[in-house]
Amino acid sequence: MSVERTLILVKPDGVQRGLVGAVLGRIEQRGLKLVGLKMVQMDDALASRHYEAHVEKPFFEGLKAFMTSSPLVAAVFEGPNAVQAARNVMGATDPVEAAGGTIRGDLGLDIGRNLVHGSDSPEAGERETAIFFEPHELIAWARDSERWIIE
Ligand code: DAT
Ligand code: MG
Repeated sequence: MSVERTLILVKPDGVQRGLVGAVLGRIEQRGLKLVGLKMVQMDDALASRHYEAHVEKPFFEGLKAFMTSSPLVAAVFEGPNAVQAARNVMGATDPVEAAGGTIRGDLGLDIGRNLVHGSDSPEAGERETAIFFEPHELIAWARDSERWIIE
């Protein structure tokens, strides 16, 4: 059981639709611990850095336009297997394929408006966290409920 960090973004569609609390709440309710949180207006440079693996993809220009169109909310969650746990809560990339009970499966319809980003590996979790947060913005805090969530 490895303690990981994952970067979660409530994308501009989630913010515009008033779903910030719903999206973050599902991840919070899973038991992951919030250690960083901020609102961010993404620009082209930040989009290219965050999505560096997708810069050459045909959908990148549309993705960049969407991600820079309106503010997003960035959060860092920590916990055992945080990356996979959050991705399971998010559901498949295409909301039409995402299972019911997941964020994308319950709240989304279109791959280009899929509400939420979550890191896809522990390494990506560290890399992406460093893009959005300075070290001092990440809070190491003791959660009193910890022993009721993690053995
Ligand atoms: P995920 O966000 O599930 O990690 P990804 O990293 O493969 O998915 O892609 C990043 C985002 O790019 C994704 O959330 C939505 C968009 N995207 C991916 N594939 C796409 C496609 N075929 N058409 C349009 N947008 C796409
Ligand atoms: Mg991804």
